[in-house]
Amino acid sequence: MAPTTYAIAIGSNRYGRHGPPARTVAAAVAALPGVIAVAPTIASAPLGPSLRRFANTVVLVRVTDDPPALLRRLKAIERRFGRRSGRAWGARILDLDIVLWSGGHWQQRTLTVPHRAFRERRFVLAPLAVIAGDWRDAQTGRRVRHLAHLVDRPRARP
Ligand code: A4P
Ligand code: MG
Repeated sequence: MAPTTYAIAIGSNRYGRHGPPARTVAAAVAALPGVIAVAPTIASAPLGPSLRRFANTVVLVRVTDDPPALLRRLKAIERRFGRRSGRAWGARILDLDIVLWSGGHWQQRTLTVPHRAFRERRFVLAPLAVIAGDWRDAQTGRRVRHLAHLVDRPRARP
């Protein structure tokens, strides 16, 4: 496949072999293929049942993988970092999610792109807006910058 660009969200809220979450995130950036842009890493309050704070960032990668091939690579990196599959939304050493793809939509049972929840997640949109504010969400047609603005002002939403 010709190279395409993906936005990948990175999250960690547990100590792993690389150290605390922010170090894990930095090591994950270094482990990813084809990285062309890296957003600042932020600390964020946990969404869901986990109590520990997260380190989050977003990167852009340019690769020849189609979405399922890239997801397989991301899962392999998660495993290498010591993630065990367990309770969804639980504390995790490393979570890698495909947020956006320059190819637009991808839909199958185990993979939905754009990511189904990223429009509600400040910890994804704030870093993403720094490196890809003009990127249009294939679902809503809105630019990332606009989505980031909306998530900061939830009451202004229609
Ligand atoms: N899957 C479907 N679409 C995608 C996609 N676009 N990218 C499937 C990646 N995976 C996708 O994910 C479960 C399955 O979703 C995958 O096997 C894949 O087939 P997972 O990573 O194995 O499990 P998970 O992470 O526990 O579930 P999920 O739904 O990815 O959790 P979330 O929604 O990512 O939530 N709070 C803060 N502050 N920061 C965070 O980073 N993260 C979560 C995890 C909760 N709270 C958080 C954060
Ligand atoms: Mg995930």
